[in-house]
Amino acid sequence: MRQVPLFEDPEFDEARDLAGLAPDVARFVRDMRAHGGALIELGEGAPELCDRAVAETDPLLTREGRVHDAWRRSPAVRRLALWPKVHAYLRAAYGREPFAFQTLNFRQGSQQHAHSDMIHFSSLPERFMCGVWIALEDVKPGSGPLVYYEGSHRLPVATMRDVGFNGGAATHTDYERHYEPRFGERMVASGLPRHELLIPKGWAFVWAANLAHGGSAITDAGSTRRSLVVHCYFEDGYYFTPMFSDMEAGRLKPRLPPDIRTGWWRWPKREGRRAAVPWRSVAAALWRDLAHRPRG
Ligand SMILES: O=C(O)CCC(=O)C(=O)O
Repeated sequence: MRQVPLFEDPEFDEARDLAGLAPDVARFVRDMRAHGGALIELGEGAPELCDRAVAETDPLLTREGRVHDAWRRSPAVRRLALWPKVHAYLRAAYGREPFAFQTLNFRQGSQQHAHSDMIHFSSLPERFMCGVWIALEDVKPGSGPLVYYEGSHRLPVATMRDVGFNGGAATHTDYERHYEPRFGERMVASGLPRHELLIPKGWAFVWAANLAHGGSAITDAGSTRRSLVVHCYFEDGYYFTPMFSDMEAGRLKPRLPPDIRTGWWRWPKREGRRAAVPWRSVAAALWRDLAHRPRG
């Protein structure tokens, strides 16, 4: 089983590793390697499904205009999260079987600070994680498009200690106080190209685990930017939350991510064996997956 995603492998050999792949899949793997992110046109049936996802999630949105894990209540969101073409591309680029574990719907731009998902969700082996950002409507300038820094997946991974937090498990306030400003400074200092993602409804953008991304400022007040983010892990990894871990001391906070296909957790593994997970986390995941069975 691969220990490094194919497109991030230092031994990557285009002629050897992309031989036999369909041209669009090979293009996707090449873009992931070069830029840390790549586009996919979801294809037939997707724009209509995006409309259904909007209709099904509108009543669920919070006052802030977002909903977490709507896949449990919206069959359209669940179908988008499991879109076969996306999973086929991910399988080719990573060399392991992907599974979707979380969704986030937004009505308008999130204006989130730039970050790498490797502070929120990580895995062992490293980097077997990605985000799939799906436009549920055409993204217009001024609506706070997703922003990403091309090539930033190759920068060193930033831990909480790297950004000046030296205690044990951090809180969200520590993240805001330390991570967000330091990470923003790193991006400016990197000089890497910053892109705003203006894509049509039914297209997706995949970001690598360490690609810096966030939400740009909304300059057209009242505009919508309906979107769905699907976070994916890959089979047989050890899944954990770096922000709540002490990475340098080797104390990792494990996760039991649900597999959106089945609605039940995937147990984290280390060297092929089930890893230890605190019973409180197991009880919480059991309750989560029993009490919120997916609909449709
Ligand atoms: O959609 C956005 O504006 C940002 C989403 C994001 O940063 C994330 O889900 O990690």
